[in-house]
Amino acid sequence: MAAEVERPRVLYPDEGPEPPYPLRMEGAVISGFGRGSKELGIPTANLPVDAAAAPWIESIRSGVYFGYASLALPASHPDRQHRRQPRSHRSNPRAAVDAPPAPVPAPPPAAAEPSGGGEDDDDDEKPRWQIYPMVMSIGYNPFYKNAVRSAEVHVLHAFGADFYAAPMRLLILGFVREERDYASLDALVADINVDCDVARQSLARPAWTPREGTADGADGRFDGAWLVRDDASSASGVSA
Ligand code: ADP
Ligand code: RBF
Ligand code: MG
Repeated sequence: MAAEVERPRVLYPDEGPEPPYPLRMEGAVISGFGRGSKELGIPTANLPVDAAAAPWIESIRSGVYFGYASLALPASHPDRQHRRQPRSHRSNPRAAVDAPPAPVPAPPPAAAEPSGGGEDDDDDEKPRWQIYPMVMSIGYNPFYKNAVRSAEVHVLHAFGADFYAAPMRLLILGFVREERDYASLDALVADINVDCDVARQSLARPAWTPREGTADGADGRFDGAWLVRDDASSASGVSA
């Protein structure tokens, strides 16, 4: 089992996701198996496995995937960002975890925040999507021998409260590994923690980091617009 921890932490080329990715999926967060994954430190937000909404899901191989989740949290949620933030001129804070500290650039001139646009103004009437890196499993959880296929997402963020029923969108950007059975729960948890590390490090590269809308302020070159677009324009945008 120790050999499992030797997996490479960065998957796929630096240039960005490759076909058939990105794959899209969306729905409202539902209750899962209630196994107390939260107590293990690995809560998973479950989505319905719905072939009508995501036609690719029935044929995709079971396993662990990584990518981005966006959430439209209710106005009352502690992690909902209400203030508009100057999002430009920010470096990638997730990349900084592994990179030597870079010199902090001087703050941008006052013109950085456009005035009068109003698009970023908080409006609790409409969902405000925030993007988070995620790692997920699609399949039958062989350790638990589930009879039904599930899709469950561990969002790489420490939330201040649950978000059952919140609308969630997923952009799946790559495959990590097959699902496995394990000799113990500890071994399963250890492997999932490696998956989290793989997702974090693989997604921290500029061509894998969305241009805007990340909850932690990171900005890169990846086009994650679908994750944050208004509902009206995404009503039929659920195919791969
Ligand atoms: P369930 O069996 O109902 O899926 P879990 O123990 O897996 O229960 O907990 C999942 C719930 O925890 C999610 O639906 C969500 O509301 C909440 N949650 C809190 N933090 C996270 C996180 N980082 N990733 C996923 N879900 C989280
Ligand atoms: N369950 C398994 O039985 N085998 C696995 O290899 C496995 N890998 C997972 C990887 C990730 C990233 C996540 C989030 C979950 C994984 N699970 C796996 C599911 C895990 O058993 C499940 O989240 C808990 O049982 C709670 O439902
Ligand atoms: Mg769950």
